[in-house]
Amino acid sequence: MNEKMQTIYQAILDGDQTAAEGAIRAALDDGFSPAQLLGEAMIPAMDEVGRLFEAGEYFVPEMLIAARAMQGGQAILKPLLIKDGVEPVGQMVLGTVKGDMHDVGKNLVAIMLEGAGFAIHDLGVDVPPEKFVQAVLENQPDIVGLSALLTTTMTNMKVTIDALVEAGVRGQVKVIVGGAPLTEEFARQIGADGFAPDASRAVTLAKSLVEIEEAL
Ligand code: B1M
Repeated sequence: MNEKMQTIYQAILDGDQTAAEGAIRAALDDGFSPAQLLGEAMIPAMDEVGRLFEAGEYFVPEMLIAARAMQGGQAILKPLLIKDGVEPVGQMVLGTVKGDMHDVGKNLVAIMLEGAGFAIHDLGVDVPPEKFVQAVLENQPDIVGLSALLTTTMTNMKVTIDALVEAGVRGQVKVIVGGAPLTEEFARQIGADGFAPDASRAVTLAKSLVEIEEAL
């Protein structure tokens, strides 16, 4: 890893938001792209935080401050990844499912989708199924995006899809799911229309679903 990337990586690992933001600005000034910073330093740092947590070397407070440093950095990159004044290619209601407080990945998915021209209604974290239903009724989106990072909460994706069925709105929307513990097979089993393992593939998937919809 080059020196600039290493500085960002270490600042996020240390949960030092000020240092992370400074290093990210400096790297951008030096011509590094937002995608490079995310892929080569910021996301790997969060992976290492997870590894240290599993190894018993980091605890919840360390995970939390690392996430804050990461989000400080994401806020700097956001305007660079989003084009202004573009006609929305589609609308998405997005949220982290009930019981789950993880939002770094979900926010990255939101930024990348906005960058690709989607209008995002972000419901936040710990979103109960009925709130997804209400948001679908209010916003009439093309897609509902569900995020989950815990094996204990990914089951709430099925509960959410079932709630959309029960409310009679499942046929109006495509449902895409993502999050570290998920697989393509799990997505199929719970009746989702698609699974994306990362934010850039969430964009490809969302675009393809909207295009299919338009072709029908
Ligand atoms: Co938590 N946590 N955490 N945590 N945390 C994990 C997920 C864990 C894997 C750590 C570990 O043990 N290695 C583990 C889960 C184990 C499991 O279930 N298998 C874990 C645990 C156990 C917990 C607690 C239970 C800890 C405790 O209290 N004892 C607790 C649960 C709280 C709750 O949610 N109810 C907890 C709490 C927290 C914090 C609050 C401290 C903090 C989150 C802060 C925040 O998000 N604002 C936190 C963090 C930071 C992590 C790790 C270290 C990092 C997550 C992250 O930000 N990754 C994580 C370890 C890890 O993932 N390596 C861990 C970076 C992000 C860019 O990636 O979120 O995977 P990710 O998103 C990716 C893809 O998954 C995908 O695209 C994103 C971008 O490429 N994606 C989608 C995500 N959503 C998508 C939606 C889509 C498409 C793609 O379509 C809609």
